[in-house]
Amino acid sequence: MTVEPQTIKQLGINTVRVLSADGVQKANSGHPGMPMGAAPMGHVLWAEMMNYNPQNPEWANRDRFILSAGHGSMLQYSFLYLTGYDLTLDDLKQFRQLHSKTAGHPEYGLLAGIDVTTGPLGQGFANGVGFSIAQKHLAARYNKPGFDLFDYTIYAICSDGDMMEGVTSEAASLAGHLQLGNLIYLYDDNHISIEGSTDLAFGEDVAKRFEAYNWHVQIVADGNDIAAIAAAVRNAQAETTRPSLIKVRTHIGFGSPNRVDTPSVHGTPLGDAELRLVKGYFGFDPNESFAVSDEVLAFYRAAGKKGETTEANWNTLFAAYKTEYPELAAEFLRVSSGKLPDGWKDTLPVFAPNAKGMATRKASGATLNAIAASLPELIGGSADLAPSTDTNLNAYESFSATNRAGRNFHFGIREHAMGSALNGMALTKGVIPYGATFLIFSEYMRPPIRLAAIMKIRPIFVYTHDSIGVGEDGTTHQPIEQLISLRSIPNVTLIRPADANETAQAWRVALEHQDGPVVLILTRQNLVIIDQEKYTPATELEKGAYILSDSDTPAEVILMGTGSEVQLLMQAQEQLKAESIAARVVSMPSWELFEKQDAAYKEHVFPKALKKRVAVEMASPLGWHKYVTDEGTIIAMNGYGESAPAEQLYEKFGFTVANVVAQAKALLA
Ligand SMILES: Cc1ncc(C[n+]2csc(CCOP(=O)(O)OP(=O)(O)O)c2C)c(N)n1
Repeated sequence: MTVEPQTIKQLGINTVRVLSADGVQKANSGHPGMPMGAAPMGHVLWAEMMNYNPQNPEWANRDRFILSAGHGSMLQYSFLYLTGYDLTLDDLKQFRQLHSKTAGHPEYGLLAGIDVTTGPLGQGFANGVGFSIAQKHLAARYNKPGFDLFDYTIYAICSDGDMMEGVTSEAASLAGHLQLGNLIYLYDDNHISIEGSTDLAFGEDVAKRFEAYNWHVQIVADGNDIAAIAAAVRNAQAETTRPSLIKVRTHIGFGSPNRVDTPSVHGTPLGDAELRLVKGYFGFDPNESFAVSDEVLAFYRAAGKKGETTEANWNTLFAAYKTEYPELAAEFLRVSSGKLPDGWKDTLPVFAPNAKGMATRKASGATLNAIAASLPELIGGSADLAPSTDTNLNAYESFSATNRAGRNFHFGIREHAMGSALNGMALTKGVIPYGATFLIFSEYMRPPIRLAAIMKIRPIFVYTHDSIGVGEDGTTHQPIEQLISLRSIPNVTLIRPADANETAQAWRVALEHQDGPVVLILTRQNLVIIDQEKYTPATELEKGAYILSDSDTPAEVILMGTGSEVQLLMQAQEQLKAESIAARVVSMPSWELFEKQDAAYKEHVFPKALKKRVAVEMASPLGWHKYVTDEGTIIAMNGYGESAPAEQLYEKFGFTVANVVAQAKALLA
């Protein structure tokens, strides 16, 4: 190992290495090895390549940075501090402590300058594909000759772990196919992961693999050669059709005489003795911690300062654009603020009562197509199921390598990458993305759902074919535990509308919702369209649960349910009435929205004194106990379904009017 002469750049890089190791040491937890090896890549990006303004971390045309190897967070924190973001040396000393901005892994929203929360390997890689898609789409929508408003690049640093994760393969395949030339990913190729050498489990030629994905691939043999890294990044910038991967051979824990190139430096503090050796190796005072020389700080602050001018120039460009294209400028300002246009709600469809009914997936499709023109920010697609999920915007084209203005996205059969890409899109102000598949395949995209929830961002996940009602496709396609499993994710709002009008209202609520993802759960089979004049209007869906139909005399029993089961409740209410039993029907499309209501409203819907309650949902019974109380009954699925016509399954598992009536009567007996 040789170190270049202590030029200011080299001193800066070594400062980041030592700061990172100091931060981990002080926290007595964290990952020192990755930042020590990858600091030169970080330097090239923050000091030489990226456009960003620490004074305005949200500047719309900034380059995006993703630390896909989120465990190397001290690398990002060090550069954010040095370049002048709202972060102090004390914040670095508070790494991983309660209430600090410097969490174990970078967290969006906690610290300005973090474009996305990372940590679960592979996610950042795939989020970048969504960032890239959104950039291309915004550029197609708003750029005009002489006005390249959106020409930013998406940079990421990825690790061996990122390269091994499956979602990376999905996302890389999609990115290559879509020719996302605005992606520049640096691969921290250090040959070490937690259990030892990557040879243990990882042998393919990553460069060839990415070439096969239609990526532009370069190799930098020496990860300390900043000129070579910079040259590769410049080549990547010049390559505008293929996404770029730069495979940089680095050494984990570089500078640690006893632990370089070993897994022990991946996720364990160096220890005082070894840290002193590291400082000595780089010519730092072993007795000093968190040392940042004035020259180094001045050097990186100057790099950060350049962004003020770059942004000011962009603001001038935007001001001229406003004069030239006032409507587009106003539209961009609106969509990027997250505000929906006045009057858009008037475009929501109202469905006439109809006993034959309509599947809620169909109602969703009708709603999407009715509102699409008034909401240019609404874009989305599916994982090869658009004809089944009914999510195509029929008046619009498809997004592709040659048509970036298209609003329909074909993610291919890549649910996981679709979810991660939706997160990257949702993090780009100016678009509201949705993505669809069958509810059962939400299982393939839980990691991004959870991350969207942590970040409180709002992609809309559309899941159809929501129960044993799918019938003949059988157990593998019949969701059982998915509803409760999605409801268990904090910050997720799940809505399972009962008919076409509730579906239109579910879209309204989803689009107005600001903090966290909304999951729409829709049927394949037709559902009766409830009369909006005769019963409580579907606009009440926003309260999560509402009395859809009350009894004429004080209710003796409450029948509650979601989605397709509500029509059973309505018929059961009629039959009970014929037997002089007063039943109240509560449509409960969203537990989460209901929990946000005040105590008086909750008491109004579910009076404490009225404990005879029946809940019906064709899914796991888990969680319904809270609403039925211990005096109630739950009609639900206690195991898997079966391959058979749906009507036979309803009969077999008790989802019939007769059974609802029988259970209600049993409670009252
Ligand atoms: C999806 C996921 N699985 C497992 C982990 C736990 N983990 C953190 S880092 C890591 C692998 C470390 O290897 P590498 O990616 O090469 O990072 P480096 O050793 O270079 O720091 C693992 C398995 C994770 N963060 N995400």
